[in-house]
Amino acid sequence: MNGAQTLVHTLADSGVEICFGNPGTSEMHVVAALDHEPKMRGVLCLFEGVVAGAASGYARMAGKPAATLLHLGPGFANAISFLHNARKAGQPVVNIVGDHATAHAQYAQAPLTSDIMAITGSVSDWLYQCRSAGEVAQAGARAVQAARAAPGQIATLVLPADTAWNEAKAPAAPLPVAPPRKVDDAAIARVAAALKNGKRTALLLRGVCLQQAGVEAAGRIARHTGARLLHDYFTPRVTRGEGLPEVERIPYFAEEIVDYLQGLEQIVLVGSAPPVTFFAYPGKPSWVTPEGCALLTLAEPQDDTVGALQALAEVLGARQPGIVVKRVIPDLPAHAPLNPESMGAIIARLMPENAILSDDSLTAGPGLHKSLRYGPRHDWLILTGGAIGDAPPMAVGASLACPDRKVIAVSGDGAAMYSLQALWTMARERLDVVTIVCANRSYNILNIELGRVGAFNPGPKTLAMLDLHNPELDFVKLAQGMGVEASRAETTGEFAVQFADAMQTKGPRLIEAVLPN
Ligand SMILES: Cc1ncc(C[n+]2csc(CCOP(=O)(O)OP(=O)(O)O)c2C)c(N)n1
Ligand SMILES: [Mg+2]
Repeated sequence: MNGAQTLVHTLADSGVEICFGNPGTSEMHVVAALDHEPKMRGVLCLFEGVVAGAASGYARMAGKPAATLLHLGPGFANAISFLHNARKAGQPVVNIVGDHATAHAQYAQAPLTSDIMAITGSVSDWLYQCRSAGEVAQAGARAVQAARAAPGQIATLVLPADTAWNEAKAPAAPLPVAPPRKVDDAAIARVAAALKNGKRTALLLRGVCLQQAGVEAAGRIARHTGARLLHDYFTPRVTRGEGLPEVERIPYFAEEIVDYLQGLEQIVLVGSAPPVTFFAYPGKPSWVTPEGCALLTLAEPQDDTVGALQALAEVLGARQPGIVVKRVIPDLPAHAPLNPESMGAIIARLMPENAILSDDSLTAGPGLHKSLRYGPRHDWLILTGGAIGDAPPMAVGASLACPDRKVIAVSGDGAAMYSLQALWTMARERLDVVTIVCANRSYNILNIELGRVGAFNPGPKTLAMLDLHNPELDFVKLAQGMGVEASRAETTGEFAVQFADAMQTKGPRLIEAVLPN
């Protein structure tokens, strides 16, 4: 066995069953090793951003890491923005990055020689460069262990080509993964006491506790104490809709957040940090916890947030189920040009139970979220690190993690252009994903932000930098060129017919939803 083979077997034995990759010469032995390990699936992505976004979406739905296979420093650099998003989401990812063979790395003039440790280090929680084939397997096991440390980490293994091709002994045994830290009784008792002090309280939830068990426990607490339940605007995954207690989404803009949180006297952090605004604006606050509002911590991100909520409910004697969402099926909107509200209503009316929504919808988002509040049960994956374009790649990973569930990716038209190559992987892997591109022919949010940051009286050069009209992107042709069936909807009627059809048939599909800007 060579080093690459010991690595692939080790990853598979450690529960890593899928490898999203975009390989080059230095990764050829790892690619060749895939054929020797039946437990490992290889998925080719045509840009490294798609690789990273797919790994992030996979982790959010599978609850465990995928591997990525990336080509030296420059290949990894192409993946950085969506690895950044995955890291902000606290997701596990195991990156395998090929590098020049040890003896070749001394030649700075070789085109792909780079400061690989600096490039990879910028978004890795764990980083190791192999020095010999004999240590590759053990390093692979350690990478998986590191990635799976709660809540989830980015682990990167740099693999010089000779450490992959040289002889090695055997795969390494999987290493134990520490369960998330249990919150101690004192912390639970402290929060339980605070919840009885009569102050206006909210619980701010993030991480695994936003899935069913956590949301149900939080719902019991809310019903018993009157506390509000909140999550950040950008949160990795929320299970919500019919039959579950509602967790409110904190708004996006600074002044909206201030209004929204006004009157709160204490916020209990459950796997979350205190809320701050996305950007700073002249004369507006970044720190949005109301003045005088106390911050209490029930659980840190690396803690067992679900267990902590369940224990808190128990201590409070909160046994009655929370108030749950009853489904409201919106009427089909009257025939008119499509807008974000009518698009949201049609999606909420027609999407199936248990769908997965991969969301980077930017200014089309509020219309969508309003309708889906009372929608069927679904998992909602949101862009987390602010690096746009993650919705189609995350949909790839989510669909591979949950092949029996319909995946709906909703993306801005600007955002979609960062990672459109994801469509090709959807076509090749026959993924059951419908991608909706919100084609408002604009970087709409930036037109809004322009005034908000105080850059008034924009001229034609400024406005042209935020406009996508000239030329207009034809997403139908772009999708068809990558093997994905596609159509354009300009009216509510057209969108309803196309979306209904996409819900009834399996396989990749794209709808260009023409929206006003
Ligand atoms: C990687 C990255 N590059 C650039 C930006 C800056 N940015 C934020 S929003 C945006 C435009 C979004 O346009 P679109 O996806 O069409 O959504 P819309 O605002 O029109 O709803 C850009 C370029 C970013 N957030 N991330
Ligand atoms: Mg747009």
